[in-house]
Amino acid sequence: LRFNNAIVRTPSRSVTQGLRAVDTGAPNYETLLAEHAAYVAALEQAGVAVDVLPPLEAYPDSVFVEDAALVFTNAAIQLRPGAPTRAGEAAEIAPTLARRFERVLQLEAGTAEGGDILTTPRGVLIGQSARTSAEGAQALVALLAQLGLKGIPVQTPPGVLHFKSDCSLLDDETILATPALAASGVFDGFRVVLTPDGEEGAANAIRVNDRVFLSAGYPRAADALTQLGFRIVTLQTREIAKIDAGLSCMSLRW
Ligand code: CIR
Repeated sequence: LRFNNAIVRTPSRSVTQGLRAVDTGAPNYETLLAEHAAYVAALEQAGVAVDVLPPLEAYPDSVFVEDAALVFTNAAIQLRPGAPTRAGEAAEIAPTLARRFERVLQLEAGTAEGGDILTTPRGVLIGQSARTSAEGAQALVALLAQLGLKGIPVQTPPGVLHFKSDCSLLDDETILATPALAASGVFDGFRVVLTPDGEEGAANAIRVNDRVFLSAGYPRAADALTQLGFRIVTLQTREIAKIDAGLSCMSLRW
């Protein structure tokens, strides 16, 4: 929850062809760039030093750096994105990981995307999904063990792109989650704050130092979190939402 550093990647023009489960129209490139710039500024305002990588036209979804790697304070794991058009993003982020981390491990079996991985003080939850295979989750558990961390394979709900589409860590013991995900029991032992009815999209929030970044357009979720004492920063995600993305996926933080 204390982050000094982040890696982001400027959206390429090809981002308008990013993957999406349901096509509600292509995102507008200029507006999406503005959303990204506001996100970077918000990270910086929260005290994070942001390393901005150049756009990759060959990879429309490469702005979502979270999916290609998993980072900790002294180590990183290069992942294997499960979407075929995204597999090459792992090799693209590798030189940056080598530059920034003392130790870099590589996932060598199955597939796993960072959007399915929630690091908590109780362990690293790995949601198996259409993007993260059982084999990938198992291989990741072994790599995490090398780092002294406990990996816990769980299930991303059917029809949900990534585990973290439906949840986020608000503090050491509190999770923000959709009722559907919370009902699966994966957060037993945590305090769980549920997203209000119709505001499930708020679940993909991120805690950054003393504040919580929340997507704009979820006023009841924002009120509820404010009542609980969280300092909320709302960020526009209308364009990136058109390609199934939210706030966590646009950075690697440590
Ligand atoms: C994809 O389908 O891979 C992208 N269009 C969206 C990825 C969002 N990533 C994330 O939430 N971690």
